[in-house]
Amino acid sequence: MSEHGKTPVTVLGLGAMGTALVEALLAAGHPVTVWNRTASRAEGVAAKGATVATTVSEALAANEIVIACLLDYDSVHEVLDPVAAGLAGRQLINLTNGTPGQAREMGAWAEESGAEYLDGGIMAVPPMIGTPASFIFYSGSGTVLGRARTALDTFGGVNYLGADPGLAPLHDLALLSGMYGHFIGVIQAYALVGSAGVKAREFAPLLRGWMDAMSGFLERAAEQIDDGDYVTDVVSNIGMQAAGYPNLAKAAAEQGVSAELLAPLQPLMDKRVAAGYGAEDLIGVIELLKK
Ligand code: FVH
Repeated sequence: MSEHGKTPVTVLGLGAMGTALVEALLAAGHPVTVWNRTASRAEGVAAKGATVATTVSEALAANEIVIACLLDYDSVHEVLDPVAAGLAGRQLINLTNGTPGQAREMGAWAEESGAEYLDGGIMAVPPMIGTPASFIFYSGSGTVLGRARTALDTFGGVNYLGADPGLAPLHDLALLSGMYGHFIGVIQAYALVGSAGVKAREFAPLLRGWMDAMSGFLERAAEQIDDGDYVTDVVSNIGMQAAGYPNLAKAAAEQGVSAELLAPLQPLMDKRVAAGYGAEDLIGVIELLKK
């Protein structure tokens, strides 16, 4: 912590997200040193008060707290491996998107290099950083979180999940899985009505209302999964759904639209029905995903 109660931070990576993080830190008065592979991308934040390091080693030497926000874990290793000695005594906070396994490997590697490690999964797009809508999953060293807390608070909400560095990316990717499933349905719906000349804008209110209503199943599904009980006393069992689902693909084919985004669910539903669970809920498909 500097004398003014601000936390000096180094940020590696000035892509769209790294730049948003730096701007949030600078706006809150934290001294920031930046490094980016393409030096010209530092000009904007330099004009706002960031100190620009010309080498990664210089950036590591500048501050104990080092945030990495690069494209992927390979690029983090590419940047840090050659200067690993400079990580000794540092607190490395990696906000790069990756898998739980990659985070655990990075955490062990950072510790071997003498650094404490905190992983993070950013649940925001760059313009959301610093707004109430933004939050970040963290896992790994709680000590690092404590030391960097005033700086990290500038990005948005803090959701700490525990000492295992893999937990932040696990939760991040689980939410992204939900998001992409949502996108798949939305893209398919627009493509289908679009094939009949219905404008997406015209259809949007109907789709919004339907998606909002359907999201109400989330908590009920969670109860079923936690209880391992997919027996349903409601009207939409998987036997009925497996029989009706082919119509989505048939209608798409009739309309000249690909149904490839929807295809993977059908064989899973059929398997579940064939295994004797036709009277149960669709959510029981989760049992087939467990390997
Ligand atoms: N932008 C978003 O909406 C999402 C929101 C959620 C979190 N993600 C993740 O954040 C990481 C960074 O994303 P980004 O948006 O900043 O990505 P880019 O604008 O593409 O910038 C990439 C930066 O990484 C540098 N870089 C790439 N490869 C290397 C390398 N081999 N060595 C050194 N640096 C590298 C790149 O440098 P340059 O191209 O400017 O020289 C940028 O600084 C990411 O994990 C998202 O999944 C963002």
